[in-house]
Amino acid sequence: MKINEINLYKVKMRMKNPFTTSFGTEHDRLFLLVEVIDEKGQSGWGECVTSERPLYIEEFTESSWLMLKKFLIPSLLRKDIEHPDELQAFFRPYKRNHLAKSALEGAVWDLYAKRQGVSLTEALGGVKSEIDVGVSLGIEDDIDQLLANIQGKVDEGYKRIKVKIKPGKDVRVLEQIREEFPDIPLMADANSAYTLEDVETLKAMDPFNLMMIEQPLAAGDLIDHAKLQKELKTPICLDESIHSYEDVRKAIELDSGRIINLKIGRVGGLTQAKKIHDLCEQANVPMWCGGMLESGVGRAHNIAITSLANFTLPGDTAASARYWDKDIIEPEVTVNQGVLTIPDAPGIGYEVNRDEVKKRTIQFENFQ
Ligand code: OSB
Ligand code: MG
Repeated sequence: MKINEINLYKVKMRMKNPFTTSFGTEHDRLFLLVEVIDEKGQSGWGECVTSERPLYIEEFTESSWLMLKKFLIPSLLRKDIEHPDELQAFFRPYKRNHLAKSALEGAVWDLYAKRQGVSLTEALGGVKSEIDVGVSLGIEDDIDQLLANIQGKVDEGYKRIKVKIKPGKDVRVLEQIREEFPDIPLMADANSAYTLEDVETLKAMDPFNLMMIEQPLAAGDLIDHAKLQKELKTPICLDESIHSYEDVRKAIELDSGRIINLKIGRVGGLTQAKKIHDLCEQANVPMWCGGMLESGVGRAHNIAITSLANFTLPGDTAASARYWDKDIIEPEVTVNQGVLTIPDAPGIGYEVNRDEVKKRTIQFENFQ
């Protein structure tokens, strides 16, 4: 397939509710969409899951725009490629910037699958037709608000509730949740808000029977997480520490955590994601697909990768309606009693709603 043309859209979407983590509050998503177009005029779509500010990761929407424009798009434009795996070689000279690389690579995967006449799920080697879904809930000032949010998602049937925690909003909050919901599958995500000095606070979470505690310590760290895991009964799940296959290999070797949250963007795309999946499967390490408050385009990619066999735990690919009044794909993503049916139409399996994209686009550039 020949990549003749690439469109870059900077999109702003207001979320239904603000989302608060230990690193801050987001009201709007400001992210990029990448559209690659082949010699037949057919399109593939990818999402760059950055935010306006580099709080979760060092990339941010403006930096990814520049990375794509100056380096990644020129490396791909007018190239004739057989398979999306080949993009790794084009991108290798440029360090990191995984969210930007993943957006372009994801668009090429969508196009590749469409050209083969298969779903992205099938192109990736997925085996499931349905996936279990959990939901991630932000920090609230008011505990009653958080309990009400949890009740709402439990009633909708989500298979696992994740709550965000930070110092001062942790042990007591979890205790109050467990008083109200003694048996729900529950986990906590700290987004790197603690250090080894907080080991007593983290140990105090063991009695709450959490499925896991996600990324308690610094982004990138593997050694201190290994020390902490020795002290905790609760399994540690790594998010911000995992950027590559090599990171996962080392985390398993060091026992830095026992569960992997895979985000396609964070590891630089679907080709790496598949390799990491296979490694975890061999090593018997359970995994699940994390979210970045994606629009339908990124969500569709997450759904496709979750169809692989070793995504055994419910992921963060909640329904479109959990985030948006109106999503930019058709049909929107729906979840029924915590179960999502994977689409089988070619490519990402959802149509991009160009009118909705246009309404929300604040910057556009065409490359050919
Ligand atoms: O740590 O998993 C995270 C959202 C933005 C950045 C980081 C994270 C999250 C979430 C929400 O937890 C996941 C989602 O619902 O998309
Ligand atoms: Mg996380």
